[in-house]
Formats: sequence, structure tokens, C-alpha cells
Amino acid sequence: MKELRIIGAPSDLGQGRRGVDMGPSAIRYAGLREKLHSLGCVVKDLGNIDVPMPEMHTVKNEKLKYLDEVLRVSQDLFQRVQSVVEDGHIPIILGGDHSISIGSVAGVASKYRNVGVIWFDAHGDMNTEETTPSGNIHGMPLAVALGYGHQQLLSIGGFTPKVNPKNVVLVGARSVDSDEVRLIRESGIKVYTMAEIDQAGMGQVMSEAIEIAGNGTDGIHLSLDLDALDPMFAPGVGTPVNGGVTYREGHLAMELLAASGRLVSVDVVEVNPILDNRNRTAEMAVELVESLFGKTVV
Ligand code: EXY
Ligand code: MN
Ligand code: MN
Ligand code: MN
Repeated sequence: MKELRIIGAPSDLGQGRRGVDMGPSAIRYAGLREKLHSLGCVVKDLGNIDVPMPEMHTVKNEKLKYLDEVLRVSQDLFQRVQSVVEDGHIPIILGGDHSISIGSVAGVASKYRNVGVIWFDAHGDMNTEETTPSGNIHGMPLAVALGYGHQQLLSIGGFTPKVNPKNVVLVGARSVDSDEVRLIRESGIKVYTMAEIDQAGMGQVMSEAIEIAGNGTDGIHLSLDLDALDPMFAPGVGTPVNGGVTYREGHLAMELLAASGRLVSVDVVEVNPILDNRNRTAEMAVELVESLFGKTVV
């Protein structure tokens, strides 16, 4: 029976909207550990990694905001996640913005050198310092995992790339920058935009995504960005985009992943309780993770 390990990564350094550093607390407040325990999971909460407080007005790297601090968070999270997967446990990494996946994917891939990835996101997260429109590193973690971007970000974990593009699937995309599109096409990853989900249905899309990320790999890392959900169901995110995944589509995706038995790790990112009312986005996140670990309606 695989055991679950919760790791909080309360970083808002990858983007400009304060509050997402409280994501781990909001998710814990929504009862993540207790609900997984009541599903029969063995779950331990390992607490949070340290996140540095940047000095005021220290714009060292014009292009990449808070680069030095993001590097420290990534290295620390890499080590924490690596020790959990080395123990044979499943890490549940709580963001924090999506830049934390630079460290989490490195930690997972250090053990599972042939890990597949399902990137559940409204965005491409495939920008580099050449293409970024914002300088926010939370728009870059998938590019970094694939070996594109700033050398210091790629060097986290001591190896690059972290993943093979033929086993990487982006699901839910509906807000991708024009320069990002070129890199996405060049990289060779598989993309299911909301249009494909509308046409084929989430069931078909996720079955294909699980096949792509899970066939012939060491397992699947799910990077769950709550902004993949329609803002109706996950309003408390820093970069909301209308026309997203519905409540049931989100659960179906998690239920199919649970049934596949191929999950080895999961990020849960971009929950910003300051932008929410009544903690709905964190509660949505917890519900999805419950479905990911086997909660069924029956
Ligand atoms: N593509 C835009 C940028 O790079 O700034 C927006 C990125 C949003 C990223 C969120 C985490 O998914
Ligand atoms: Mn153990
Ligand atoms: Mn993202
Ligand atoms: Mn996103």
C-alpha cells in the first residue's frame, strides 16, 4: 500500500499576485489529510519548505522575477520530493504558484527517470526568458521540465531534461501566448485544448492522455493547476480563464487517473485564498485529490 506524503511549498515568487503563498494553509484548512485518511489512505503531512522573503526593489534579473529565490525554493523542494519518492511514497505537493513544479518534477524524475506527465492547466507554462510576456516564472515550469529555459532553472536536480516530450500531455489549455505556441509545437508534447475536450469529451481525452503519459513509463506525475477548472468552480486563482473544465469533467479526469493505478506524484497549485470567497477553490482542490485517490460516489 503506497503511503501519501503532503509537502507544502508556500511560494508566490513565480508570479505577481500575493496570497498564493497561503495555498497550502487553505488546502489544509479544507481538510486534505483528514479526508484522505478517511478514504483509508496512509497519509503524513511533512509540513512546508522554507520560502525566502525577497528584499524590496531587488530586481537582479530583468527578465526573470525573483530568479534567485525561485532557485532556492526549487532546490529545497527537489530534495524534499526526492526523499519521499526514494522512500516509495507518493508526494502531494501543495502550492504555491506553478513555479514550484520546477523543484517537484526534478525530485520525482530523479527516481522515476522515465516519468510521464499530465499537465492539467489553462496555460501552456512553456515560456522561456526569450518569450515570456511577464517575467513570471510560473509561466515556465513545463518548458524547464522539457529542457528549455534559463540554465540555472534547468540545472535543478543536476540533470536536464527531466521528462521525455513523447510522454507529456497538456490538458485544458485555452490561454497560450503566441511565442509559446512555437515552442509547444517544436517540443512535440501532446496538447488537448478545451476545444478537443468539448469535441471528444473528457473521458476520451483522459484515456488518451493516460495512455501517452503512462504507457512504457515509470508512472505518471500529475501537475494539477486549479486554473484548469472554469472560474465558476475555482475562482481563487491568480490567472483565471473563462471556458474551463467543469466540476464533473475535473472529477472524471481524476477518477480515470485513479483507476489507471499509474500515479506516482501530484502537484496541486495556484490556489489563492485571498482571491476567493469561502475557500471554495481549496475545497475544489481537496475534492479533486479525493477522487484522485479513489473516492467514488457509489
Ligand atoms: N503565459 C503567461 C505568462 O507566461 O506570463 C501566463 C502564465 C500563467 C501561468 C499559470 C500557472 O499557469
Ligand atoms: Mn516510510
Ligand atoms: Mn500552470
Ligand atoms: Mn495555469
